[in-house]
Order: sequence, then structure tokens, then C-alpha cells
Amino acid sequence: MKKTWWKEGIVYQIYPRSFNDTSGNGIGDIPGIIEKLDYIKSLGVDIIWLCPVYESPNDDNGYDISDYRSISKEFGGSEAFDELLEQMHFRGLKLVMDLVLNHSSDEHYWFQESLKSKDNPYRDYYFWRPAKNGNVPNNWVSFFSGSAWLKDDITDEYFLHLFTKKQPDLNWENPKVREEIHDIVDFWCKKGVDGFRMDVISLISKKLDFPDTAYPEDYGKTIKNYYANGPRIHEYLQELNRKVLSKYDIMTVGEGPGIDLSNGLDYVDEDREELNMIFHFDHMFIDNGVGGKYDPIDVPLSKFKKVFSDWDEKLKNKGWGSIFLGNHDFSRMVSRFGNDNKLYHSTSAKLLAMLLLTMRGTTYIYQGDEIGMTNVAYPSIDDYNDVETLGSWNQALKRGDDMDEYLKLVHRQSRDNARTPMQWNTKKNAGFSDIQPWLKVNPNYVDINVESQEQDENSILNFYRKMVTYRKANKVLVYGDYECVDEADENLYVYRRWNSEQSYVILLNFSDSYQAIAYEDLNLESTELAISNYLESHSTSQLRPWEAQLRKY
Ligand code: ISL
Repeated sequence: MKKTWWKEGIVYQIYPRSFNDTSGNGIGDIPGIIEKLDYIKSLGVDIIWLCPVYESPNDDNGYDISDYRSISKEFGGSEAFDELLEQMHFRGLKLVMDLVLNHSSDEHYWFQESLKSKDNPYRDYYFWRPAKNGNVPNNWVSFFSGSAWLKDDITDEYFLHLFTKKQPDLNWENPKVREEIHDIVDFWCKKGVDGFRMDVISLISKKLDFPDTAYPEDYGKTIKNYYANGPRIHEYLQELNRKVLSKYDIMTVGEGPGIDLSNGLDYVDEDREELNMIFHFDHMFIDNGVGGKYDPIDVPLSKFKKVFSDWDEKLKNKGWGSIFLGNHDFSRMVSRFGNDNKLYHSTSAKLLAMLLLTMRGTTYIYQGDEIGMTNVAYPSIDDYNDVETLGSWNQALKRGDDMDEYLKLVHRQSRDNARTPMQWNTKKNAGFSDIQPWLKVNPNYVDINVESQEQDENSILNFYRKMVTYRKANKVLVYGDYECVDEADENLYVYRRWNSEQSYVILLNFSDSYQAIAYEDLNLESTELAISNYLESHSTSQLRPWEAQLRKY
């Protein structure tokens, strides 16, 4: 495998709205990020993935871009951005922009023109279709509930929006659209950014006959079979690579709902020259029931482990993986995959950190996970902001669901869990802002915050630093081979990493109870403990609740 900076680099993801507010308007901003660059650097990470900061009416918090070349004034505008880039490069940090190219905002000039008439030159920048039998063109539903089509009265036709009605899908079939996109990507490369995270890139090529989904009730199947991996997807990505990406030393990671083991390698196979990495969601949608994330199911650990093993096997020697357990679209990883009860909060957050930093692939850390930020449970739906949460809430209301029960589901699943303001200290609003933030802080900031963890050498924060340093010093944890020791064990996740010189075994107890280690073949007595999330008395015959051990082999 060719070695590169983006394979060895560790990424820190920032959701700017919730990171640090310096202007005093309750919304995080770019100067707020600049203020915290030394903190970010102190984590040992190399790359920042910045969620969208472009001009946007913020129907979906920046994932609806109205001007691809301007930085939102609310966030500090282009001057603040230039300063950020300079300050980051000065510290040896690389900047990865989030690019949303599947759709624009309806307030983008292109769409405003497109609305005007059927023969407007921008009409074909989007997907316009006439009514079918007096109704919507097909039965597709948007990711955020309701039909994916909206009728516009000026021309009496429908346009496609796979997300909110203010996020019309761009028509990549149109060569002019692709040229515009190539120019945008080139613009940011010339500015000196170091890469792109490409939003829902798996959706950009559409099935042009827009067939009805045969699974209108099955969210996952519909995405896979109708929305994602369209007929020209690889042609578009190869073209983008050839015309722009290949000219710069940048990294690309495509977000890929609908991508699975059967097609994932096609996006990242080094010989195909498309993208460097993708985010697949096999572990993130793992507890989605037929009705999607608001219809969750229980998942055995073996299924979770299998996702990591299968993907490693699929990509090894040909492509490169992305290792992540959370981002701005999901519940907090410690609440979801760990245990956020006081008793196990710190231990399980550290165990997950060990998983993230001992897997093959590039590690992505989402802001706040380095201090173990947890889910929030707001008392009322009025406290929520996320369009996905509100969309499913309204559907549930229409169905006549028990809304007290549904609020519990919102507590568990809402994307706002990951979007609560960053918890810096115990001051008002967790030190995030001088005024009431756009989304309420999680009341547990008095216990979970950066300042107190800075002072505790055994904090989650300092455990992250330790793991990051260790991974960087032992490249076998980046490039080495991977093997899961026992796929079937429902409590322990044990795996090995090795190359010709070094070998490690990682033992993770994903349970609230003591677990015997029954793997005699591993000969653990003769191994040396390198890092653990418990302070003392480490045994090789049993693991305590949520115990994690990294052992030299
Ligand atoms: O958020 C999800 C599950 O809760 C996903 O289905 C998500 O909508 C999907 O992965 C696409 O996400 C990306 O594009 C969306 C935006 O809302 C998300 O924040 C972004 O990460 C539309 O641009």
C-alpha cells in the first residue's frame, strides 16, 4: 500500500455552528475555530474537516448552499476563512472542506433562474418533471420525510429534492452543471485547501426514468436501489478526478448512503482514480429497522464487528477505509455504542477511542467525542432544531403515534444529539457563547467539559491524546494487517494488527460485566500491556466492564 499523509493523518471534524461563538450571537463562527486551533493541535490530529461554511439560508444548517464561492457572513466571511487557512497551515494542520454538490439551496441563483420558465437556460440545472396522472412524478420520499417532489406554480411542474424542499437536486447529466462544479472545486483547490468531504456523493447520478420504488416503506432498500449508485456515478467521479482533483495533492472522502460491500471498492480502488475514501454507513445504520432510524432494532455485537471485518477485507491492498463512530448526523457515540451512565461513561468512551485509533483506515474524531459528550434529552420537541427530527416528528403526529413515546425516540435518535454546543468549561453556556446558543447546551456540561478534563491526567481527553500519540509512533496501527479473533463473541471485540516487525492485540469488552478471555491460542500472558483504560491490575484472563487493552504481541 502506498503511504500517504491522509492515510496516516487523523481527522478532527468541526460542526462550526456548535463549536465556539466569538461574535456573541449564539452561533459558532470561524474566529471561534481560530481561537481553539492550539487546543485542536494539542490533540495530535493533523486534519480538520469543516462542515459547510458557505453562504446559506441554513434550512439544513449549511447543507443548502446559495453561493459556493462565498463564506457565510454569520461565520465571519471570506476574510475569516483566509485567516483560518493561514493559521492552520502555520500550525501544520490541513483543511478539508465539506462540499455539497448533489443539491444546492433553492436560493442559489441557478435555481432562482430555473424556476422562471421552461426555456430558461438554467432550467436543466435541476430535475423538472410534469405531473403523473395529476400527481407527483413518482413515489419517492425525501430523506427528511414527505414526497421528494414539489410543484412550482410558475410552470406547473415538479422539481426533485431528495432532502428538504429548499435543497433541489442538481442535474449532473447536464455538462454545464458538471463544468460549474469542476470550476468550484478548482476554485477551492487554488485557494489552498487540502481536500474535500463530498456530501451524499453516492446520489449524484439519477435513474432518469425515475421509477417508483418497490419498497416505499423500506427506507434502506429504497436508498440502495433507487437513489444511490446511479448509472453514471463512476463516470462523473472519474471525470472530476481527471479534470481537477488529480492536479492537486489533496484528499477526498465521499459520503455514501447506499454504498455497501458490493460496490464500495469501486469508489476508492486506487486504480480507478475516483475518490480516496468513502464513508459507508453499514455500522451507522446498523440499528435502523425497516422504517429507518426512527424504527430502531437491537443489534448484537457480532454484527457490528462483522461490518469492520468485512470492510477491511474488501478494501485491503486496493483502497482505503474511513474509521468513524459518529458525526453531526448521529447520536453521540458514547451514548450509542458505549454506556453513558456515570459509572461507565469515562471507561466506555476510552474504549471507543481505542477502537477508533487501532483500526486500519483513516481515523475521524467528531468534535466533543474527545471529552465523551453525550446525547441530550430536551423536554419538548420545541427545543429541537434538526430538519430530520422535525420531519419524522410530523409524520408520527399524522400517523397518530403516542407522542410521549416518540419524544423518547427523539432523545435516542435525533441528529441534534451531536449538535449541542461544545462544552468548554463550567461557565455560562458551557463557555460556548455569552448568550443563549442557537441550540441549548447539554446540562451535563458542568461534569463533562474540556477545562476539567485538561486538569485530570486520566480524563477521556488525555486518553485520546495518548492513543493518538501511540498510533502515530506505531504505523503498524495504521497500515498493518487486521484480523478479528472471534467474530461470534457477543461481548468481546478482540483483534490483531501486525506487520513484519510488530504485532498487537486489542481487547475490548463491550459490556457492563466481567468477561472471561477464553482465547488460549493468543498466549496473552507473554504479551506486554501498552495502553489500557483502567489504571491498574490488568489481567489476561478476564476483562472488567468496558475494559480496553492494547497489548504488544
Ligand atoms: O442523517 C442521516 C441519518 O440520520 C443521513 O440519512 C443523512 O441524511 C445522509 O447521510 C446525508 O447526510 C448529509 O447530507 C444531508 C445533510 O443533512 C447531512 O447533514 C449531511 O451529512 C443533506 O445535505
